[in-house]
Amino acid sequence: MSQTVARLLVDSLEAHDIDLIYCVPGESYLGLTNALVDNNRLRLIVCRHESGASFMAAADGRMRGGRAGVCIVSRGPGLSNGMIGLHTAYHDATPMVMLIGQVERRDFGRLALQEQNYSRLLSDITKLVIEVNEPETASEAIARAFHMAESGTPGPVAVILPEDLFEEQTEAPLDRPRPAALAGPRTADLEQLAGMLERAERPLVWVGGALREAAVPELGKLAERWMLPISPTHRRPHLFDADHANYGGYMGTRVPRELLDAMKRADLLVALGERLSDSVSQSYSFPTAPEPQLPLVHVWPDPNEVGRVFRPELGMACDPQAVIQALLGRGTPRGVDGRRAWVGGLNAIHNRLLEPVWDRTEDGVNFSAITAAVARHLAPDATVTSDAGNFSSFIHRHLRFRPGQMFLASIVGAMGSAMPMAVAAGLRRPGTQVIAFAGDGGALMTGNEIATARQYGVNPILIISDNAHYGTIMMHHDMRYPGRPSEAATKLTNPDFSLWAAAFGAEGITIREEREVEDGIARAFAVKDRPVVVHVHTSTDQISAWRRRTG
Ligand SMILES: Cc1ncc(C[n+]2csc(CCOP(=O)(O)OP(=O)(O)O)c2C)c(N)n1
Repeated sequence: MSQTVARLLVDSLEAHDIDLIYCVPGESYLGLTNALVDNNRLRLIVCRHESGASFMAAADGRMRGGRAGVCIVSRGPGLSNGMIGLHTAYHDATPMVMLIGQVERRDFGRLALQEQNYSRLLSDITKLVIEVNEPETASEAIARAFHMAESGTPGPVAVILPEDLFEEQTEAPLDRPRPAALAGPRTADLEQLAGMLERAERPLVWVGGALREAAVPELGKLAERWMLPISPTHRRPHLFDADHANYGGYMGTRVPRELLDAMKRADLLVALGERLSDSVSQSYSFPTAPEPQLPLVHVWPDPNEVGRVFRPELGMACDPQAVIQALLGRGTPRGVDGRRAWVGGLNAIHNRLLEPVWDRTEDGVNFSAITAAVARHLAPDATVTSDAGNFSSFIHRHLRFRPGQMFLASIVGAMGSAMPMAVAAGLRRPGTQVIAFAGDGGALMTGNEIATARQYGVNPILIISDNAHYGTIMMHHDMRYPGRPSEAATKLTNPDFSLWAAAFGAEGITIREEREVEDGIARAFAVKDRPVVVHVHTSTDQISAWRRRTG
């Protein structure tokens, strides 16, 4: 049967279970938009900026349990705006497929309007760039893109579609999705791991983003039966129940000294679905790279990643959930009760660090008061999204994530992720609470996607910590160049974010003092029929949850 390439592409997307596609339209893919008009199962979400669309696709890739999120952007300027989402997905190992328009084939290489060579441009922020130049390979390209995005170390794949391709006729059949090829643990490796875990007196288990949320209940059982402390890593705090007695502390970026010192007494580290990024490894100091200072077991679903930076004692290139299941299948291990005190000690530090206490600040609200108030309103199925910035340290200081809740943010620290990710969460998890946190810097990078939220009936609460600065950078400047204020590089004059919210048809709430926090946050959670923006005038002195500028 002959049909247009555009229709075949749409059918191929549908065959891969795609239901939401984030986009900013462009003349370079009009043929595809035209084919999507006839399809009411693929929902196009039209965004205000390609960075928003790409962050939404990245967030969707984290919420679909290992399946890729999808966005479409126009060539040149469109893709340039959207690169931040590709970069985020690449570093965060998030499956994502981005379709990108391209100039007509006969114009390749002429520097035609908005032309870019994507294979060159995207070579270091995608797993693969697939240029589709023949109608017959269009469907195969989609199947390959999803397979590559979702297999091994997940990541973003770009599919390049020239403008003149869409209307061409093809008789090529639809290329069906390839089955996931997941490796299980090898028997000999499991034996070795079990032995190491039985012998260890002070083991640590860090869990990261290659472990799916579905594995969390089994992880709890493993922690109890094997008497293991479990630490979720940077930006994945929801991967273990913060109230569980085996919670070993959150292994975020810049771990508080007390917890880090305690963890450094460990005699075994098992990184379960955690890549051991710069942030998690505390700038490659724990574990030290390339030679870890303690025996390391690295479990990650891709042999190229295991051993790429660190030399593990044991490397396992397999699905981390399969390791948990295999260990559970071995019955009760011997002699592990002796480390109850070790686990209890880490858990006590974890609970101490999360105590809802803070000092009063004179120059604005201590943001601790905000995150502590939010913690009291969080529903069991809430999604919290975060931008990059120091305000996020307060999230991890006061929110105790429970199973069923979700946290979405960029591990690589891309500002602007919070609002788009909140839109994606509202669409993928309809009817649930969505709370986005951003600084005054990040809020205006992609905050306009609140218009997208309005358009599609998504009602997140965006909480903006306004300390009138790019605060993180001010802190780093203070630390590196004491006595040399960084105002010229970091000061911000901000709008009234409540009025800004109102212009979008959102509810605006302003909090200037700590005594207004309780009521302001309660009012925000009471609104159900539109987005809410809470504008918090935050202390600049309390520059992070753990640090004051005035010492
Ligand atoms: C897209 C992007 N641009 C720049 C940076 C560098 N950067 C990291 S944190 C930060 C400041 C964040 O300021 P704000 O959003 O106001 O939050 P705060 O740190 O004040 O809490 C900057 C500029 C980044 N991480 N991402």
